[in-house]
Amino acid sequence: MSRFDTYFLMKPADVVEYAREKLDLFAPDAELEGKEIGDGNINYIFRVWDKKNGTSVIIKQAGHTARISDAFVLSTDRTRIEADILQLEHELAPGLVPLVYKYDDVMSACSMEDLSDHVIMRGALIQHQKFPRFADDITTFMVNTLLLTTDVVLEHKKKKAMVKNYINPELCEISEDLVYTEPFNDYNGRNLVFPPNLEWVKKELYGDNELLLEAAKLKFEFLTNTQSLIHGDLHTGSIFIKPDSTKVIDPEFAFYGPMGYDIGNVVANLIFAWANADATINDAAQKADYIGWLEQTIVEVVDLFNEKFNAAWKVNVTEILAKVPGFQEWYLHTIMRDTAGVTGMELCRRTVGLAQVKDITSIADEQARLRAERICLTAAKAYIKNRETYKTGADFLKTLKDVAAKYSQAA
Ligand code: SR1
Ligand code: MG
Repeated sequence: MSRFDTYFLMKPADVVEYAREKLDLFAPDAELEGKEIGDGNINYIFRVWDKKNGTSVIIKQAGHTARISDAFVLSTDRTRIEADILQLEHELAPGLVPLVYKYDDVMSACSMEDLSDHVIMRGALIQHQKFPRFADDITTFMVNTLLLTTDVVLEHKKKKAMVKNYINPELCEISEDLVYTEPFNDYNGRNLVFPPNLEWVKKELYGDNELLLEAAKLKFEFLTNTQSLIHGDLHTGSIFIKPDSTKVIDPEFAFYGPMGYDIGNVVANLIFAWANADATINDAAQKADYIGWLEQTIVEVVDLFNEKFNAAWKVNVTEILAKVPGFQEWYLHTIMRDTAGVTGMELCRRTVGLAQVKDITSIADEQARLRAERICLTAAKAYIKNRETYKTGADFLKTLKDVAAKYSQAA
């Protein structure tokens, strides 16, 4: 009998005992310490380490509700999905996710590699750090995990079994509400609009019926397009990074959906970093240098994705009709279209919705934040409404730069 034979939500002291009893990682005389290190919205994340030799582990546990609010009642099955997907992603994109040591169905806990030598990318970008490998690593991750789980590559019955295995209704519902519905009408009264921007948001988002129609179309793309096994929350807070290594974490929102959802999340969150740098770096040379790196990264993420996607297509496609001339170009066009649409949705929801980003909320100067928000939201509207026209990294960057040029330094 063990007290971990029945589920309960652990505290740091419980996690230490759990690690000693359930994992093969530590010596019997290990001097273990544990701490909750997560500040995420959904789960509880603990680090346990041996003071004697530094051996360490991360243990992530799911509660019956989201960490930020009991209003989100969630199945603990999300930890099974996360553990499973991390292992699959390790096969598809080796070296780009943490190693899973153990998944515990009873405690809804996943024990995995400690990445404490990495930092969360969002925080590092806000401190204006550069990561030269990022575009290359994240596009390898996306092409491998996205293309290789589609119907163009997998035998169709196998793919359908995967759709079934990774059905994730509650986490999807969060995205359906927070990403696709609330930013455009404050339907649930949960939006957190920066007060000086409220009238502008009412007119430009809630009052724009053309935008609402396009948001509705995109919502139905998200609901119904079981294209590929997506990460489902691929923002810069889901990436651990250091200059020579990138690790994608937190795939608890994963399910079969449109692959543009992942790519668009990456692009939008780089745009948030851009908006933060634009608003907060005072020194002109430093600003030009850092913004230049972010712009190059935005362009490379889109262009390298296209390039690697085309190369991987040649090697991996098995579906006979996918080889019909013109199909590959059409398929990639739909991915870029969805990427642009999601870039816009993510920019809107993180600016006015319930789950915001520090890139914007940490901008202390009111006028600078107002300007940053309006750049993000105005660009978002263009990405959503004109999404059929985006093909290259330069296309994505041009919108951002054109919109920014329209706003003077004072909003
Ligand atoms: C209630 S969860 C809010 C957000 O946190 C997660 O990271 C997802 O992005 C979700 O939308
Ligand atoms: Mg997360």
